[in-house]
Amino acid sequence: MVDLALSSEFIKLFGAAPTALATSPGRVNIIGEHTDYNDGFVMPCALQFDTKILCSVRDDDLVNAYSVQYPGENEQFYISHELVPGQLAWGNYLRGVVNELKKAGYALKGCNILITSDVPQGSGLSSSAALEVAFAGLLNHLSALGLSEQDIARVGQAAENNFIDCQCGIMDQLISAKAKYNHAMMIDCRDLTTRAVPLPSNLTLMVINSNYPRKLADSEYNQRRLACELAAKTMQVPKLRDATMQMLDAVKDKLDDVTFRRAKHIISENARVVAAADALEKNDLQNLYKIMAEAHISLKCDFEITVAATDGLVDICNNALRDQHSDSGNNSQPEQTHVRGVARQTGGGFGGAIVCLCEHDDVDKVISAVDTHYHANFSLNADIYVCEASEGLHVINL
Ligand code: GAF
Repeated sequence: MVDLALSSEFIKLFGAAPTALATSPGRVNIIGEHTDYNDGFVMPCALQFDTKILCSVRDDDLVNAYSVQYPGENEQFYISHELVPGQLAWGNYLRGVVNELKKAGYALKGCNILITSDVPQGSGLSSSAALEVAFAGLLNHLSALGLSEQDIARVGQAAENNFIDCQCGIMDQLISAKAKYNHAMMIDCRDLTTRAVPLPSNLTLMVINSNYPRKLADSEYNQRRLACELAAKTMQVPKLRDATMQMLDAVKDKLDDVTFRRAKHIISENARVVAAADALEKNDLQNLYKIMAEAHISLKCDFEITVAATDGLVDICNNALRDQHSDSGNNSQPEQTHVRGVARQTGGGFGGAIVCLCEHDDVDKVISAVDTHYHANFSLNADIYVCEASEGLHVINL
């Protein structure tokens, strides 16, 4: 559905009505962090926040682009010219996508575009992948390139790797291209096969943005990737997907402690994703919560991509979701802890957002705990979103 105000803005900018609309969502990852570029497993779902691009085809090969979020800025480049990074950060995602399609030999039509997005930026919820996938999907549509969802995701990832210099994996682009309403998607990042896992109707999906500034995120991210590659090379396997804990233990003397722990996270996280997908499918929520809690500890202690603010948010939510009750009449039994949900860091880390799963009745409890404790302890305000798992890329003629 096209917003009237957005359509009017397009007409004001380009003098004629838009002829097509591409929509592509941001994502939250339920489990499987940094496993994608190790050819491992991930289980994200798409959010209701998305990037929309309105467009009309041009007679020449100019891409003429505006963004509602960056008023006064105009990105322009000719498809046939050599493409180098320009002044506008958002424009470089467009250039990167065109550059990859050109390298692959596709002939592209020029277009007028107007972008708008409500994906929170800089919070690890994949606003950049949403833009790449929406634009690649749009060009695929306008020039009838015949690309599959996987192809579109790969173009977006390559744009980011080659043009933006973030050595990201495929998770964000693939879920943005392929997500299914009300489902998480387990992705095998080696062969890109997917398994849609329905989210139980009694479960609420929340995303809580720490608003901690993600300053060094790209360079730290690329360092994690190098450490994983070093560990794989030392074990003589193509990727950490192919390694086991026994293999890692066998080369412990050849690895520094940091590289060892990076690899330990990836190997254990892959197993957790597989177990979490099964638990979710069986609606075995206690098991799912336990696995997700372990995943956060692994990110905190071994992969070291959390910060005090996101660890703090996770603790606040987990404490709010813990029920303590004694085994009545038997004082020799230890106190039992029943968990009513779980929170953990989501996405690339170094700030950003946490994901929290709980039952509907506990949402208010989590919101009130964050309101009471987060700003008081970290001098930051969190943004809390109650989410629904949404659809992936859509392109329509108007
Ligand atoms: C970022 C990257 F873009 C993904 O490819 C993935 O590695 C994620 O961090 C961590 O799981 O979002």
